[in-house]
Amino acid sequence: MSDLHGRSGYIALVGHPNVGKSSLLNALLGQQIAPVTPRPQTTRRNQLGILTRPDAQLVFLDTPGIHKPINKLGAFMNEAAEMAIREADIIAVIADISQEPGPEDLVVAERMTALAGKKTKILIGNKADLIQENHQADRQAPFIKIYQCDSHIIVSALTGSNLNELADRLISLLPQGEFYFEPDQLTDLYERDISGELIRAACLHRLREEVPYSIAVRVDNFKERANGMVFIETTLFVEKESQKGIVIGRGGSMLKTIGMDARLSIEEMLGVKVFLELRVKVEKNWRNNPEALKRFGYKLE
Ligand SMILES: Nc1nc2c(ncn2[C@@H]2O[C@H](COP(=O)(O)OP(=O)(O)O)[C@@H](O)[C@H]2O)c(=O)[nH]1
Ligand SMILES: [Mg+2]
Repeated sequence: MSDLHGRSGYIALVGHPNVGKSSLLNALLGQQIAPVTPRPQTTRRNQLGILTRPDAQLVFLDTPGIHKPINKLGAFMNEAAEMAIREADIIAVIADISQEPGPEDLVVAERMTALAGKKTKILIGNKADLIQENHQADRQAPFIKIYQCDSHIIVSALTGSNLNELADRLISLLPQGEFYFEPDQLTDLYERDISGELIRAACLHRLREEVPYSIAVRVDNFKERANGMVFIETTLFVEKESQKGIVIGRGGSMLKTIGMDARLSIEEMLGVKVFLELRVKVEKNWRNNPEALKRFGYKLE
């Protein structure tokens, strides 16, 4: 809690998978705190991203994409997104305007309207960089209709275009009040948790089909050494013996590649050298096991 005040409040970033919610959060904060990959369902749980200006504090809630769940993990992810909508002051619906709206937009719109009640809704048309400027408004129009938002804006999380305007607009929509967090706090996750998420993102980049989705990352040890180097020990849990073989790869080559990618992104985040150790274990069918889901941190607060 802080004695600073101005406009402040919670903004839920919602939408279907892969529209760029986490990219937008990272771009607004100017730092990668949320994992981004080209694959859907990269984000599994809600994460705060806090943007503090002298006159305002915007607390973003990055959420998993709302989708049709095929297991208990998927159901948890939808519940997390729905909880964010219920808790937020403003609902920001992100749409990928380089794509036509599809049936999944109708699903998200319906859920959102039911949960959001009378809260302010803003439609953020993302990926503007993929469309010629004179066509952008036309591409956004059908989304505005489906989501029935009070306000709308077009941005690109990739190039950063219009993000300052977006922040200004959101601030103007927030209520007056005390800041919720200290001005220098960026997120509610610790570096240890973010490291785990960056390892999972590396798995999503390197592994195909169902395999990376079957992975849960547990950080067993996160220690800073006297020389400033950080030592991280982690276990990757998969659902089947066959997946374990794939993740390890021939002669350990896949695990080595994943470890290298993850180490580089963790080093970039921490700004220090990292020693990363990865181990693989089987936890049968964990995505449908409520007890395992809780143990891996997939639980509503
Ligand atoms: N061209 C373009 N790609 C983007 C933009 N924002 C996100 N992406 C890409 O879209 C994919 C999904 O992004 P992500 O942030 O993980 O989406 P989320 O699932 O909604 O959180 C990634 O490959 C991003 O690099 C954008 O403004 N322009
Ligand atoms: Mg995401």
